Formats: sequence, C-alpha cells, structure tokens
Amino acid sequence: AQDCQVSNIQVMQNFDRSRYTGRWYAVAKKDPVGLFLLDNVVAQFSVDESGKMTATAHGRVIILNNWEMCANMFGTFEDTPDPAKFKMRYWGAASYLQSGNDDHWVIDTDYDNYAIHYSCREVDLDGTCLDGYSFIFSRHPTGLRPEDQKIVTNKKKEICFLGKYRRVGHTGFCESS
Ligand code: DAO
Repeated sequence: AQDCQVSNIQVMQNFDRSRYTGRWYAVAKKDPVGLFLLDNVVAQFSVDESGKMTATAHGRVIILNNWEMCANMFGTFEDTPDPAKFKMRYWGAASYLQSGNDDHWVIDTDYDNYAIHYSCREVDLDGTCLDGYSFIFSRHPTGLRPEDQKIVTNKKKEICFLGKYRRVGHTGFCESS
C-alpha cells in the first residue's frame, strides 16, 4: 500500500554502493519542473578511496531555448543515516549548465540489471511530493529485461510516479563528446 507520503517511501534495504558502481543507462524518466536532461542519459557511479560515492553523467540538453548540446555533469554524494539515501551536489562541466543539491534515493536495484532512482525536490504541505524526478536505469542500453519490468512498474506505483514517466532514448548523440 502507498499513501504517497515522501517520508514513508521505502528505499533499497542494505544498499551496497560498491555493487552499484559502473555504467547505468537511463531508460525512462519522470521529469521535474524545469526539466534538464532530455535523453541519451548515461550515469557512471564510482566509490573513491575514502568510500564516498561520486558520479559523472551525460545527456542531451537544450539550453538558451534552442541550443542542443551534450551536458557533462558531475555529482558528489553525502551520506545520510540511511545507506540508500544520499544528498547529491551536482554541477556541469560548463558554468551555464544546471547545478544544485538534490536528494538522491535508491528505491530498488538488483545491481546487475535495473535500478530505480527517486528525488523529491519539494514536499507539499500534505507530505506528498510536489516536484520530483526519477530515473529508471538499466545496465543494458537496450532497456529493461522483460522479467524486471513488473518489479519496476510496482516500484513506480509505490513512489506515486506511475504514469508520469517517458521513455529515454539512446541515439548515440553523446557518444562522441
Ligand atoms: O534532468 O531534470 C533533470 C534533473 C536532473 C538533475 C541532475 C543531473 C546531474 C546528475 C549528476 C550525476 C548523477 C546521476
């Protein structure tokens, strides 16, 4: 059951950041207000010598209303008492790209095939999420395996974002940069 309270959202139990490292392809996205990353989104997670999680990501963006480019982004993650909940500080390789500080929660993952990410930027007065975004990641650029689709659909429902996702395509737009 889900009451859509951000504070009641269940995240990955015993999240293992080292198993989460490596390349993840975004295959679907629920956009926030003022969306940024459009498609061709690939994230690469690492764990540094001190055990801190970091990430790089790229994706196609449109800036200044009509300039299409590939954004190279960086993120550092601050730990919280819950091993699957992080605070992510992010910024772009160029100053005109978006930067910010978002929650970064890992809702579920099997580490080898799929992952469900969640970030609520603004919690409403009733405790539900007013402005948030979520990535569905796959280890495979071709998408989710059929056997993972049901799990992912159930989790989309649990985080109250079911029906709010769009497919994220991979056309190779960011592969040369
Ligand atoms: O695309 O609308 C949006 C919001 C996404 C903002 C975050 C982008 C930067 C991510 C950096 C690294 C990690 C996954």
